[in-house]
Amino acid sequence: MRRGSQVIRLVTTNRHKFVEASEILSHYGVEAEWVRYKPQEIQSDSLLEVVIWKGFDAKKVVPPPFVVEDTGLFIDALGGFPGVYSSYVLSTLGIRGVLKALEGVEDRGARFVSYGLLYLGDNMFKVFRAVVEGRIAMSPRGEGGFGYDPIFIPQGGVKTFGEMSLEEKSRYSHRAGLFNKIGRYLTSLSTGETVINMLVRGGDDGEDAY
Ligand code: ITT
Repeated sequence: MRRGSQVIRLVTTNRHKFVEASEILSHYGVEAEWVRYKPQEIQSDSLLEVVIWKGFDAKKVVPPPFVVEDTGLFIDALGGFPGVYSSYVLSTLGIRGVLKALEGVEDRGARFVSYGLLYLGDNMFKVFRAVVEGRIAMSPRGEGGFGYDPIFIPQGGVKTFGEMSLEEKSRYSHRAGLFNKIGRYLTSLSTGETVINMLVRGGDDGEDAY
């Protein structure tokens, strides 16, 4: 794929999500265009269902190709909470509330899970998934990033996402993982590799599928 040869619309109200995703896509010669639209979100305990319905709603108003994304922070000691309620919890309890719920708790294990739905037009959808394992810090640290970044420490690191530059966060993050998969997939479409895989194996190899 030639640099700048393809434009993908990123449908999100969150500027940080757009900046992180567009930086990753640029490595694949894909230019991202920000569409500030909030697709309707259904009530569901599944991020996958949420992202699929976000995609269906966006399809009514946003021309393809586009990506919608849905992310949740799943904390082991809270039974996976806030998970699909991450947005609501952040705007009500905030990260201080989450830390309070974990007071005295030793098991700090947590993960960010992201789903992205790519719509290419003609009812061609593809869903991608990425996860970053990590733990919840004892107190908020760092001015960078957004959302839960000041309290999330990715596995293998000591800093929170909030203490990292964008490039550093992207070495670990769920979003970088997701958009690397999407970038590779778009490249494979443009080189014909996906079509060849389907012909040789009788199907998509599924590596990038959720
Ligand atoms: P859109 O739905 O418009 O894309 P949003 O901010 O509501 O934007 P999500 O539903 O995917 O996006 O995110 C759920 C919550 O998780 C929300 O409060 C985000 O701030 C937070 N979040 C998502 N990605 C994050 C990240 O990389 N670091 C920290 N917090 C994140």
